[in-house]
This record gives sequence, C-alpha cells and structure tokens, in this order.
Amino acid sequence: MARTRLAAFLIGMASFFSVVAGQLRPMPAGGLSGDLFALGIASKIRTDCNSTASASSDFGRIMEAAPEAVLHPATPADIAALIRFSASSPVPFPVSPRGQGHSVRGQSLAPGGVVVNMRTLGRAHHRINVSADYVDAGGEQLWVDVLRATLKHGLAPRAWTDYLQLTVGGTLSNAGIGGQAFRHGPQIANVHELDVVTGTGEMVTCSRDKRKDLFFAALGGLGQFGIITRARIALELAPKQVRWVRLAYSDVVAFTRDQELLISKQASEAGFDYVEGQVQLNRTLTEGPKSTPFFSEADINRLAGLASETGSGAIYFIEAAMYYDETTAPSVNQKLKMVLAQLSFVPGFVFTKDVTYFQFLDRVRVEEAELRWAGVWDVPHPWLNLFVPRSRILDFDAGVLKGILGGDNPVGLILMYPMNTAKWNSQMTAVTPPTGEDVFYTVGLLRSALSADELERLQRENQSVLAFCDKEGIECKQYLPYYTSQDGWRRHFGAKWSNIAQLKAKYDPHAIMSRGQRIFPLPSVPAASTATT
Ligand SMILES: Cc1cc2nc3c(=O)[nH]c(=O)nc-3n(C[C@H](O)[C@H](O)[C@H](O)COP(=O)(O)OP(=O)(O)OC[C@H]3O[C@@H](n4cnc5c(N)ncnc54)[C@H](O)[C@@H]3O)c2cc1C
Ligand SMILES: *[C@@H]1O[C@H](CO)[C@@H](O)[C@H](O)[C@H]1NC(C)=O
Ligand SMILES: *[C@@H]1O[C@H](CO)[C@@H](O)[C@H](O)[C@H]1NC(C)=O
Ligand SMILES: *[C@@H]1O[C@H](CO)[C@@H](O)[C@H](O)[C@H]1NC(C)=O
Ligand SMILES: *[C@H]1O[C@H](CO)[C@@H](O)[C@H](O)[C@H]1NC(C)=O
Repeated sequence: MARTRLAAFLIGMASFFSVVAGQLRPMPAGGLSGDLFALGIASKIRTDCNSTASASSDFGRIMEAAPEAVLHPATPADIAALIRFSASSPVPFPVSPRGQGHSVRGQSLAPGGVVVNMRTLGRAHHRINVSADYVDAGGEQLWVDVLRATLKHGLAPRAWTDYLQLTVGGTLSNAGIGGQAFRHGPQIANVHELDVVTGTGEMVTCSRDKRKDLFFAALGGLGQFGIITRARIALELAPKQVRWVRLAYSDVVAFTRDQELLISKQASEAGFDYVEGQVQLNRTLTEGPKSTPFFSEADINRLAGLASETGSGAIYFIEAAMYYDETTAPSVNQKLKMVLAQLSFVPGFVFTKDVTYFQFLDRVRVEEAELRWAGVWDVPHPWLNLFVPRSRILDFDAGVLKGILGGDNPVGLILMYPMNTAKWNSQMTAVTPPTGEDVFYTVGLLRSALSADELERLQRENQSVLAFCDKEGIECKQYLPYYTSQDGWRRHFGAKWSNIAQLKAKYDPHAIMSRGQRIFPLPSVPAASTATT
C-alpha cells in the first residue's frame, strides 16, 4: 500500500517534535499540525505495535487489520481535532471509534487510518452524571458502570443488553436489545439527547427537538455519521430484587405462543418485566455457571429426559424475570402463580431463583469468567443475529433450527425471543423487518468455533441460513449487520437507504467514519475539491 497522507503526517509530526522539542509553542495559526499540537493531540497518538495490535481485531476473531495509529483522547475536542485534520486532508484517512471492540466482523477496525480508543476518554472525571430522571454518560462508558453509578441514587436505565461490558456508544450505534425491549423498546428508544462529533469534526448536541436528523441518524447509525461522546439516558426507580424464572418447552408452538402472550402484557398487568428465550439443540445440558447454578443435577437429568422425548432433541426455555422490592415482595409469589397459570410449559419444568437486580443484570459476567477460565472466550465467534417476522418464525424454526442446525453441538447459545415493533422508532437508522407486523423475533446464533474446521463449518452454516431465508421469502433483517457488498446494504436499509445516503453525505462527506462497517465506498470525487470548511 502506498504511504498514506496519514503516514506522512505521522512522520512529519515526529520531525516537528524534534524541531520544537523544549519549546512548547504552537505553530503559527494555519498550520494544521500546529493546531493539533496546540490541542495537545499529537502526544495522544500512538503508533507503536502494541497500540496498533490491540486495535487490529475484535471479539469475533475473524477479521484482522491494523490501523496506522491509535488516538487516546482525553476530551471530545481531541476527537474533533483528529477528524477535522483528516477531513481537511487532500486524501482523508479513516477514523473508527472503538468501544470494547466487541463487534464480530471488524466493525471497529480502521485499516490505513486511526482507531479512537474511546475508553481513554473515561479516565477523565465527571463522565457519568446522574440526575432525577436521566443520566448523562460518556459514549465510552461501560453499561455496568452506568448501572453502578445510577444505583447509588436508587435509579437505573430501563433497557439493557444481556452483557454489560459494552460501551454506551457501541450499543447505541446498533440498537441495544434485551429482555426489557418488549416493554421499553431497545436502548436507542430510551435516549433523550446525544453529543456527536460528526465526520466533519463538528461537535453537535442533538435531540428530538434540536438537529433532529443527526439524532435519529446516530441511533442505530453504525458509527456512520459521527462519534457519540455523550448520551442522556432515561432512568426509572431501580428495582431491588428479581425473581428469575426458566420454563421449559418441548413444543415450539407453545413456546412462541406463550412468549407472545407475555410480551403483550402492560406494566400494570400481572406479568414479567423481562422476557427472553433460548433454544437448546441436542446439547449436553449443563447447570449453567457453576458459581450460581440454575439447575440441580436432578433437574438436568429431567431436562435430558425431556429432550430425548422430542424427535429433534430440541428444547426451548422461556427466560423471564419479575422485579420486586420490600413492599411488593409479599405479593410476588401470588403474582407469579397467576402468570404461570396462563402458560403451557411442560408441567413441573419451572425453575426459579432470587437474586438482586445488579446480579441479574450482570449475569453474563459470571459466564464470561468461566469461559475465560476454560480458555473458550478468546476464540472465533462467527455470530449471526437475525430479526425474523413473527408470521415466519415457525418456518424459520423448522428450516433453520431443526433443519440446517439440527443435531449441531457447538459451544455457545441460541437466543430466540419476540419484541413489539411499536416500541421501535422507524426514524432511527436501526432496521426492523419490513413486513410491518406487530411482533418480530430476534434469533441469535451465538456460537463459538474451537477449531479452524469448526469456524469454516459455522460460517458455511450462516451462509446456508441466509440463503434459506432468501429462498423461502422470509424477510429477515440482520442485527449487528454485516454485508460484503453495497448492494447487500441497500437491501438491508430498504426504503431508508436514500435518506441514509443523504445524511452520510451531509455528516460524513469524506466517508471516513467507522469504515470497518464497509457500507460506503470512498467518495469518487477527490475529497479536497468537496471539502466544505
Ligand atoms: C458477549 C456479548 C454479548 C452481547 N450481548 C448483546 C445483547 O444482549 N444485546 C445487544 O444489543 N448487543 C449485544 N452484544 C453486541 C454489542 O451490542 C455490540 O458488539 C456493540 O458493537 C457494542 O460493543 P462495543 O461497545 O465493544 O462496540 P465496538 O465493537 O467497539 O464498536 C461497534 C461499532 O460502533 C462504532 N462505535 C463504537 N463506539 C462508538 C461511539 N461512541 N459512537 C459512534 N460509533 C461508535 C464502532 O466504530 C463500530 O463500528 C453483545 C456482544 C458480546 C460480545
Ligand atoms: C509491548 O508489549 C510487550 C509485552 O507486553 C512489552 O514487553 C513491551 O514493553 C511493550 N512495548 C511498548 C512500546 O509498550
Ligand atoms: C458532568 O458534569 C460536569 C460538571 O458539570 C461536566 O463538566 C461534565 O462534562 C459532565 N459530563 C457528562 C458526560 O455529561
Ligand atoms: C446429537 O449429537 C450427537 C453427537 O454430539 C450425535 O451423535 C447425534 O446424532 C445427534 N442427535 C441428533 C438428533 O441429531
Ligand atoms: C457467513 O459466512 C460466510 C462464509 O465465510 C461469509 O461470506 C458471510 O459474510 C458470513 N455472513 C455473516 C452475516 O456473518
């Protein structure tokens, strides 16, 4: 690859330093590197192999590409300075924010460019401010830290992902889904305001009332319009305790019918506050995290018996939770009984436990620790997440879960649960199935590959799954989407595409932001002649 403008800049910067060493004086106005130097940004750019290597891959461990450099910003202004520098270069270089790098297809990489290590922003003070009904959190903050800070005030956000070691900016750039989404919508539906550094380096505060186009673009925006440096997130009174429940099913029809009943309930009715579901295909059942087992050994034997009675070996679990506190504790048994009476799980196959709200939300951390300990956390993750229209979920179950994946036994998890479409705002960039039905399912094929052969097999399977949906006319949408062609992205965004392309031209005209998503090719017009500053 030819030496980029960025590389030239980095080399130039080094000599600039040697010239001015000892006399910390900004260069005369007008000199770009002078501006950067004045902002102190040069000292925050790392080019050593350790820094670039740590930003060269992600949780997926499938894609790899080193950036030229990594920025360790101390303030949002540092990020703006970097972006302005790129945007005003004759050949702008890519800039990708990296939260935890927990994406699986290289979405946070910046080959030939600069990765912004968002986590260093959080080292400054006051990056989580809790108010009466909202919290202002830096885009780099981990959700678990937002939870800890808000709980101190007896408050908490309403909508969560299953795993909390993810950044606010990272999940808001996708959607942030979990078992509360049926009632509160995804995390992007629970945000009042954002600070965004756009692809031209402008620092903008936006909301439904102010710079609305950028606000909606950035929510689920896959990092395409700018970097979220602050989000104002809605809060509720934090529940204290959680009755955590698993219900086993051998019949997918009963399983989905019950899930849909549960997500139709209003907060005022007796029902659950969290509803998800899992599918286990011919899988050796384990008691779950050893430190906090859900199932006893006897339970596991019973479940194995149940699985062997079904022809496919597949069993389904509804995972649900009912929140309570001191005042509502006496009625929780009664309320649970009322709800369970309406459901058709296999009689006797109900498992419950009581945990604190924090333990419940942070539950995946326990599993992470055990997977790490067993050496199966840092392995390739060819994950595929799909939103499936409700009307086709049984076809999907038959063709994919019991067909293509039937008899499979890789390490990992299959999630399957419904959400209410009405809780999603179609003005946001995030995409739901185009069929316009009231309900759609998320199906997460979250499998790990323990060998190169297995990786290849799982990747072939994900291709077969997508081909099956195409062939059968099941209008699935990928969540955490990945396409190798722009045509794929056009189809993904469907009716939203032209608006998204316009917003891209407005907020990131040089197409430098989060290029790891591979949505927009570099502008064909030389960037210098279209620069607008
Ligand atoms: C174990 C595990 C469990 C998960 N569970 C869930 C779940 O329950 N629900 C769910 O919805 N998702 C879940 N995810 C997926 C997760 O939401 C995505 O990986 C997401 O990308 C957040 O990860 P991150 O903060 O590390 O972002 P990164 O992977 O670092 O970044 C993701 C993308 O967003 C861009 N980006 C990062 N920060 C910003 C920012 N501040 N502003 C603008 N763009 C930005 C990046 O350039 C990149 O393109 C899970 C992932 C893992 C690994
Ligand atoms: C890079 O990492 C190695 C191993 O952790 C360490 O020994 C070395 O000092 C690091 N180099 C730099 C420049 O940080
Ligand atoms: C939190 O408040 C402090 C003090 O007002 C302010 O300087 C800081 O920018 C705020 N941080 C966020 C993320 O809103
Ligand atoms: C289940 O998996 C085992 C091996 O893990 C395999 O021998 C068996 O055929 C599978 N059963 C079904 C129903 O596919
Ligand atoms: C699935 O795997 C195939 C084969 O490696 C790959 O080409 C495709 O992009 C993958 N798709 C997704 C969505 O992961």
